[in-house]
Amino acid sequence: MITIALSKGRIFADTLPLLNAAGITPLDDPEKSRKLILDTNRAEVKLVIVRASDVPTYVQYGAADLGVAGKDVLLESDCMGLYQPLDLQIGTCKMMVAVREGFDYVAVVKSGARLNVATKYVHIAREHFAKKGMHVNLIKLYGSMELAPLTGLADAIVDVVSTGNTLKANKLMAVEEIMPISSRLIVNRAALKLKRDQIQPMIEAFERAIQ
Ligand code: PRT
Ligand code: MG
Repeated sequence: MITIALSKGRIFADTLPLLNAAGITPLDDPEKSRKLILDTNRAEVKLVIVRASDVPTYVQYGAADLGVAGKDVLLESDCMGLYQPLDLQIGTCKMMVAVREGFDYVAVVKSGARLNVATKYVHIAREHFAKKGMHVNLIKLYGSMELAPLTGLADAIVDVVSTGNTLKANKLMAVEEIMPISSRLIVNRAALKLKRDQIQPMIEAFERAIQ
């Protein structure tokens, strides 16, 4: 049995063509079904549907053999020693610093004033501002970061941006790119050893499908 952990939404949608290339077709649509374990056309391959941020945990503990997770999620997770053989080049976006339109970020950085930064990505944010030698108060949020500068909760946010439409709709602007983000294939190391005959061909099929 091979179990693959995926999250609903963009990761599932973008992973489908890669699964198909490896000869795997889910028999249910997670957007419509309430099932959390999906059968596929291959009796020995199952998909488990979990929260995006829970994917590394399932793979680390071996509850799933493989998974697909954003680099943002992997950098924030405490999971150690996950094998990451492939950048799947899906779910691409950028980790950005954003502020209210008209907020003079450059001047604040220059002045050395302490900045209040709201984010779900505290590890990434802490490392970014430390590298710049900036003093920040990090405020942990679990969603809708865009609201923080509008309500006065924070001066800036650190969030992923793809089209930029959400920032624009909320009169925010990106002022700094922290890093490009894409989703990675992650593999449980013990599973790779024990089930190499099944897992290695899947990795190779994904790799061919990316190119
Ligand atoms: O939703 P949930 O809390 O369960 O988890 P999640 O938000 O982490 O999951 P999901 O499925 O929304 O995202 C999964 C992965 O997709 C993330 O870990 C990223 O690696 C990647 N990804 C790519 C994105 C985006 N693009 C993206 N645009 N994740 C989130 N967004 C958000 C963005 O923060 C903004 O608020 O989508 C909103 C719209 O973005 P714009 O710029 O297109 O307007
Ligand atoms: Mg989301």
